[in-house]
Amino acid sequence: MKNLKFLSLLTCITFFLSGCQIEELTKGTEKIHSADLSSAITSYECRNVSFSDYSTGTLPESFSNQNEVEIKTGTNASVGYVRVNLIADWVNCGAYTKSLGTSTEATSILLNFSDEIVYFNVDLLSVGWQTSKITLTAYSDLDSQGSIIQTISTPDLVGFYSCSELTLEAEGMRSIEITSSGDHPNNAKLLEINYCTNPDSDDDGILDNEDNCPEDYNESQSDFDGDGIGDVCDDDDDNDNIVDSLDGAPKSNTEEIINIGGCDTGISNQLYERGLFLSDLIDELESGEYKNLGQEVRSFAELTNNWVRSGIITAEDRKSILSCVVNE
Ligand SMILES: [Ca+2]
Ligand SMILES: [Ca+2]
Ligand SMILES: [Ca+2]
Ligand SMILES: [Ca+2]
Repeated sequence: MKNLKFLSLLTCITFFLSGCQIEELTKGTEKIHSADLSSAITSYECRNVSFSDYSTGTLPESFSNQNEVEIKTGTNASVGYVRVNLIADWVNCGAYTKSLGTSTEATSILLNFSDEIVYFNVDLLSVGWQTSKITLTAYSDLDSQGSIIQTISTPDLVGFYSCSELTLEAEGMRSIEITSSGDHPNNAKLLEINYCTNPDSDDDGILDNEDNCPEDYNESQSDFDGDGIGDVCDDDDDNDNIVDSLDGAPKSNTEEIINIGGCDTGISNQLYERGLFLSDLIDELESGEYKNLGQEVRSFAELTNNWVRSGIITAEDRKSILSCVVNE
């Protein structure tokens, strides 16, 4: 490590890059929140792996165990001085310097994923003489087989330590090959990859990224208040700030104006008590069984009389409501 730090220091002095600090690197793979990767991603299952501490060909242990990604030499390597490394001896990327493990080179690198991935991002940089272009190609099957789903290249990276980052976003990617090309000896160094799958965690037939309750089986996707959180995982289905367990009407009628059988009363609906809205109580009476209109009107008259006494509505409002009951 002392040698590496010395090399990094030397790099700083040699290339006069700003902010040269030897950074201790964290090891291993970590499940990270997808929001860190892309604002468009809401429910992908994402993983991050830094190759900093690993020798080429040696996978982080947790990766090997989970059989999620296999890394091997690619098949589409160009001839000549082309190399892709998982790691570098040391790298100096823009404003930061990292000291890394030993490097071994391969002509190109192939990543096989056990599940289809929908997002792939790699932090890499070119170290070498003159120009190097780095290309990612995503295939629909393992080992660069099947159809090419997406491909992306860096612009020509000129000179030493050109840093770059590439992202692929597409459905159904099973393998990704990384190749580099250049007129002179060069290395493409991979520092870190992030990748995401879009599983159906609750097995309800809706992929997590489109599922309004990714962890709960809800084939219907019903969402009473339309807030994007499905009813089965929404603590407050009607969005009246009273949680379902304490709400007298978990799916309240939250209409703005009280409406009785198509008759607009002109009176504002409002939260009454325990999560009940005035319209909930009106609806309850509306759906009641009555011998005749007189009995129905009396029920409404009693309810609205209480509201007038409590100062919730005016006597005028009450008349409007009763008028709607009579004329509905
Ligand atoms: Ca679901
Ligand atoms: Ca909801
Ligand atoms: Ca509620
Ligand atoms: Ca309610």
